[in-house]
Amino acid sequence: MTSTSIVRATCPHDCPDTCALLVTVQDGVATAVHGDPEHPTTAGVLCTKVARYTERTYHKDRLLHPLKRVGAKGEGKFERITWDEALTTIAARLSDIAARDPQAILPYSYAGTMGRVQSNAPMRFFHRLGASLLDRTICASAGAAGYKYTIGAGIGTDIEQFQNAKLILIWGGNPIASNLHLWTRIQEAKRRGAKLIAIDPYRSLTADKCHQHIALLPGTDAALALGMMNVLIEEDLLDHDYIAQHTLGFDQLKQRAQEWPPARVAEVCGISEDEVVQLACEYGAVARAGDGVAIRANYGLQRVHGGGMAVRNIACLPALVGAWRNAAGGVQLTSSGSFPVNTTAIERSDLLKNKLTRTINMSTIGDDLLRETSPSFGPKIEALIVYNANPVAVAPESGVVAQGFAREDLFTVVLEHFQTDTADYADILLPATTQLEHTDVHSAYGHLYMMANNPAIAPLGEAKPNTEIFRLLAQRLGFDDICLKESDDTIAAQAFDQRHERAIHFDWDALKQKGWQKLNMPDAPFANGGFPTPSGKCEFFSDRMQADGLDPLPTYIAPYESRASNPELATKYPLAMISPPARNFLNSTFVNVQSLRATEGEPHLDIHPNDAAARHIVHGTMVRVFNDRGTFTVKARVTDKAREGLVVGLSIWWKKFAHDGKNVNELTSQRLTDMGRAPTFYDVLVEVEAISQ
Ligand SMILES: Nc1nc2c(c(=O)[nH]1)N[C@H]1C(S)=C(S)[C@@H](COP(=O)(O)OP(=O)(O)OC[C@H]3O[C@@H](n4cnc5c(=O)[nH]c(N)nc54)[C@H](O)[C@@H]3O)O[C@H]1N2
Ligand SMILES: Nc1nc2c(c(=O)[nH]1)N[C@H]1C(S)=C(S)[C@@H](COP(=O)(O)OP(=O)(O)OC[C@H]3O[C@@H](n4cnc5c(=O)[nH]c(N)nc54)[C@H](O)[C@@H]3O)O[C@H]1N2
Ligand code: SF4
Ligand SMILES: [Mo]
Repeated sequence: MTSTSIVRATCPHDCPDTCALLVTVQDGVATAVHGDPEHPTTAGVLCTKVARYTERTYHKDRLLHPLKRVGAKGEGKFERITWDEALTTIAARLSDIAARDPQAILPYSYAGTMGRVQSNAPMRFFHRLGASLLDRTICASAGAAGYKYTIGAGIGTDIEQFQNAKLILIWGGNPIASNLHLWTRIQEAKRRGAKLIAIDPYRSLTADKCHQHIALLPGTDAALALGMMNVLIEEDLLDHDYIAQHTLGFDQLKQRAQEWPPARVAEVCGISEDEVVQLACEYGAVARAGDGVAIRANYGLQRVHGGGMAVRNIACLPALVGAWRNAAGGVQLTSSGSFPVNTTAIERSDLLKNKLTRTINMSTIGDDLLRETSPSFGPKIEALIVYNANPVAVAPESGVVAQGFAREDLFTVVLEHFQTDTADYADILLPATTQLEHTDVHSAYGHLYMMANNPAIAPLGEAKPNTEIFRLLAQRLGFDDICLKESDDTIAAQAFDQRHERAIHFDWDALKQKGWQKLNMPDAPFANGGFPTPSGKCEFFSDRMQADGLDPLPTYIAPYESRASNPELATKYPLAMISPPARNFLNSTFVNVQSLRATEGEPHLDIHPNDAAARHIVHGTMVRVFNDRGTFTVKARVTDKAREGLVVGLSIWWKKFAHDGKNVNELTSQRLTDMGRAPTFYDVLVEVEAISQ
């Protein structure tokens, strides 16, 4: 007799969609993963990556036992050991270092899983230890900061309203690849007569399907938003009543916007004056008619020097035209600020007690691993515990990162599903469970549902959940705090603050049964103002920015590396390079899944026909891409999808699957954004040359 059951789960990946999954389990084996047809945003559909989730879960290369390194760092040679030996070795090294200074130990994690239990709860262990803290900036902190100064929190237009909009600006995002369920709603809006405009230097899959594509130079979005303000004010396409009641600093903004006539904006952005004027006029006119005008501001535009300011400027636009009045209007950057996540309960920062700890920025891990002990830095990093992340492939200036990981005196532990580029540098490599094998609870950054993940199958091999690994380590280190023994279920039940009206109905047992539950939120969050800023208004003028040493008004901050801002560098390295996600990978996750890698083919660089011709590059030529930081080899695709002067290397390849063991991050820099201390992945100048064969 076979037994079949359906288990309610949640997609754990770093994707705004956070889909509700139904996992089919037959005799203890997960045989299929489907999207829950009843969950409103998932609507029964998964992306190709997760539709084949069992292929990843049961992959022949899954790590199933603890391993210790026997080859050189980076070589990837390991030998099987027992859990007992692994835990004893780690505990001994950590106690030894902690006895001198626990700050020499650094946890390094990001969003391999976004589950609050497997992602956040390990911090309990590190807080108790007094380890260094990690500033988790690698993705979204620039835009988050700019948005927060302006709007107050990561709250915006609900994805479930987009189909009702009449005009949608897809600004620095590629939802077909990276936000599929929003794209479904946008397509519905299109069928109902909405106009779609993509603002993106690259003709992405999405830009290609929009009515209009404004291909501005990378890193110039803040100027385009200032130009729109200028035209909206000049043409009086404003909602004066909304401005008077719900905004702060309009008069100063008006003065500032005067400095940005369309001609200046066109010059900075590398587009035509007409494009600026027409965009602003359409935006203002649709809003004035009372129709939904929605902006989806994504991550693409934040990964440059002025990325925070760009998001801030864009976030000012809806208030100028009163777009927030309509539930299908406004802007969505993220929905994450809508969730009253009880971070204190999950991470227990109180366990730090009075210990002094420093914070290391994950985006400069390369430099920081190479720093010696000093009064300003504190102790040299002696131990690194990596989980839910693959920094050797994804962190900027990869050559330096790899040099740091290769330090002989660094003790590195990696918790992983697979032997990634980072795992190759581990001293001890531990097998972690996947989402099908452990419990978790999720918030989302693209919708408004609290989500539950029930384990569908038993852990494969000797794999253990991250939390269990840290519970065992806590035991070995003699930490007897009760919260370090709590089960995953107990932790999950504390995920949302039930005292908050949005999560008043949160009940973990009920959520596990149902799988998902929407927050209590109004459809149009700022129809009547009520912005969560200090003034309660949308802040065109921000005192907090001034206090933080920033321009309190919207402004334009040029890229570090561009022809206009650094002509000298541009003579050497004339091409701007961006590296947005490939559709079939999720950051560097899935690169080792054969069928998905086969669809992506091999690492490519898209280059405009004119730039290619000038360098004697034809379609399919192997090219060397380089700047002062490094070099890597890819196959050229000659295409006008990349505007002239721009090259595009879809990412993020595992180095070990690339042509020369290197990926695009060899060329990216560790310089940080204007706010939020985030990386500047898309603020890079390079040169490209054909490799003679
Ligand atoms: N399939 C898939 N989905 C993903 C991911 C993945 O790797 N693969 N990653 C997930 C993660 S972690 C994130 S953060 C999101 C990211 O997803 P998105 O928010 O879509 O952001 P990006 O992919 O960085 O860039 C999107 C678009 O921005 C454009 N862009 C680059 N520079 C600029 C600029 O200066 N200005 C403007 N206007 N546009 C620019 C790029 O050409 C690209 O087409 O997607 C998530 N979803
Ligand atoms: N050049 C360039 N670089 C980029 C970007 C870009 O657009 N261009 N994008 C940046 C962005 S937006 C982001 S968010 C970062 C992403 O960087 P990361 O967050 O490091 O994401 P991944 O590369 O997907 O690596 C996540 C790893 O976590 C592992 N994992 C998943 N679940 C679990 C679990 O439950 N337990 C354990 N122990 N491990 C688990 C997966 O196997 C995977 O190897 O990359 C950044 N880097
Ligand atoms: S990666 Fe995104 S679109 Fe794909 S299943 Fe997960 S949440 Fe849904
Ligand atoms: Mo990200």
